[in-house]
Amino acid sequence: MRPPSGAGPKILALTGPALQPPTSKAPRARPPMTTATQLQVGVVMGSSSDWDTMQHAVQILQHFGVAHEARVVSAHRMPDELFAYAENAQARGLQAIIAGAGGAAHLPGMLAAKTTVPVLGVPVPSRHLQGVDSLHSIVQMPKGIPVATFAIGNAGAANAALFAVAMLALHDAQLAQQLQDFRAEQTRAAQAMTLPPA
Ligand code: RP5
Repeated sequence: MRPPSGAGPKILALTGPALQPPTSKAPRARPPMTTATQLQVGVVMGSSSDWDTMQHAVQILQHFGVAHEARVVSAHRMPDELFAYAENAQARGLQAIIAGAGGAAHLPGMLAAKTTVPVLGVPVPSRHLQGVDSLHSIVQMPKGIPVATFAIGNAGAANAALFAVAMLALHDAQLAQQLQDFRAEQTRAAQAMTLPPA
């Protein structure tokens, strides 16, 4: 199965082993939007092995009904496709690109080098350095070409998507209300927390 995807002209084919769709049971606040002009956020990753982490970004976008696509675009194995994705991002209507990668993790930075669409980088946990290498690779962009960098792993992927939602909500009152509701639910959950006896 392919990952959830906003429709629209696909300039790249999904590659590698099939990505599994998220299993979130969270109700959709709005139906997913699917036309080409409505595509809002791109989620890209360096390998299908990043999906366990990056699906947490897709789950958030699904929850908020943000039109999105998810693809493998490997920086070092698909450099031409990487450049094409970045160069076409603005024309395709993308307002943010969430890019996850592990190890040397040059994917977010190279995307940012080729587009002014905001790139939100997610350090994916790596086999040998647990994602600290990914984090340093993404966060230490030289001055002039920014990549907004999030936490290593699942929390970073989810927060990158929430950040993209917040950006879109600046110009979308309904989405802004959904985000307020999402925050309020977290507050209620924390307030309901109890502790076991010492
Ligand atoms: C990076 O190398 C990917 O982002 C992934 O995190 C890592 C390992 O890739 P695979 O060898 O699992 O394809 O490019």
